[in-house]
Amino acid sequence: MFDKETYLQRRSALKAGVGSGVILLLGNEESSMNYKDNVYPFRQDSSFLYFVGIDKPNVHFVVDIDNDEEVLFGDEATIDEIIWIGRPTSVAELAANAGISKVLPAAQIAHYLSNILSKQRVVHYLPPYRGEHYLQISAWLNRPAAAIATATSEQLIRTVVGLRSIKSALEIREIERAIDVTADMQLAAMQQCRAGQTEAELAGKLQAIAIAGGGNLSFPTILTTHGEVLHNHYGDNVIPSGATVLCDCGAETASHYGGDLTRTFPVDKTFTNRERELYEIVLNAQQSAAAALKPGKLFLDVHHLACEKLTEGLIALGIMKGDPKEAVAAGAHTLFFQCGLGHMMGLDIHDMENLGEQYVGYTDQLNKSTEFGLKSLRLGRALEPGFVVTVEPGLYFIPVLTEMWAAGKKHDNFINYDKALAFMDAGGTRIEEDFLVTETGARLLGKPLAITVQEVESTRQAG
Ligand SMILES: [Mn+2]
Repeated sequence: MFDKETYLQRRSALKAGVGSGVILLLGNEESSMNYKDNVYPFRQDSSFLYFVGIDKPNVHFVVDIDNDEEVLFGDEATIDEIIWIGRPTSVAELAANAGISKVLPAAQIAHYLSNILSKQRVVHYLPPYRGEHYLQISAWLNRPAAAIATATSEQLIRTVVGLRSIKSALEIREIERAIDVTADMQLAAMQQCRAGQTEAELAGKLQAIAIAGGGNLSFPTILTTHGEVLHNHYGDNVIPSGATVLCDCGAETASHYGGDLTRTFPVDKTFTNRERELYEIVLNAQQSAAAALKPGKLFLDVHHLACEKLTEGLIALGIMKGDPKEAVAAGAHTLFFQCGLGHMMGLDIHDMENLGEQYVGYTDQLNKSTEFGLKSLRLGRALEPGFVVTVEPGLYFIPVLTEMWAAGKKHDNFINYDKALAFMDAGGTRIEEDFLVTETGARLLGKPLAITVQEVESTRQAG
């Protein structure tokens, strides 16, 4: 937890932003895997963490803005719980640490909220993403579960997004800690990868580093020699010689801020000529995009810049042809770069994605596109100082997609299909780093990690 002042300030900004009514912030509960007491690792809701800071299950928070009352609902541990899981910090003490003076038993929240509803007052809540929360909101607000999603508070969403988008110095420090642990994971992957290992063996070593760092993974690790499958989670595949490994992984700190880095490296310690050419194209796109980050710049334009750089490289290889800008405007490059350039990052790796990508990454004047490629761009809006964003271009050779487009001669004025089809065993190459938007540009977050061809190869050879 940060100090009490941090939470008091955040909540006073929250109340000012929402204006009036009652705010309901739900904390998460334990979630069972296969029987009740065998639970997934507990992860608190990120907005709850941001405004309340209490990292424990089964507590909820209500703010009555008009009557200036804040209440934490939660129960002290029972004797049975103390026997099995030890004596936790009391709910009253946790509330005091967060600057909340009133604590009521969890069971009283239903009555508290029904009293508010009986006075025809508004209860603001965020979009739920867990079944339990649908049921709780449904019961407490006397509303059918099917109507919960459409009755979320736009005013609350906009206020939370506005506050959480701008990272404070305290938050940046936590994010950099997470990225430093993530860099250690990446270094271990580059140093310890061996042909003949399974992907899971290597991925397990990375998770050990994340846990030793005080937290855990910030998202399930993507570690694969089939990087063309964009979110290909590790498995029992044996890492072969003569391939590249795409490793996209992250740690989160004990305070749950996360890091997210990607490297692509050769299993055989040196890139083949073709692997190196593809890597240099992606690196050029990544560095050009990073250099373009600054306040006021549309991330959509940075995305397009990266797409043009990728296209220029593919033209040089003979896979694409024509004018790079025209090819990108037509969407021809999306055969090789099907996704977005990056996303906001903070307490969530895709920060605040549960609040709605339109609210987080776009504006009333700039709608998220539904076109292939752009529909996966989570961030398009103008950058502001304090934003933390990832920059992660890639090239992905997806046989089924290429064959489909080739059969339809799609964009064949920009794509040399004969040449493209010869790259169907080239897999995927991605390079990702995390940046803080500053007053004048952007700052790379976290400690340095091998990124040039030479640095990656010498890291592999030192392993
Ligand atoms: Mn990412």
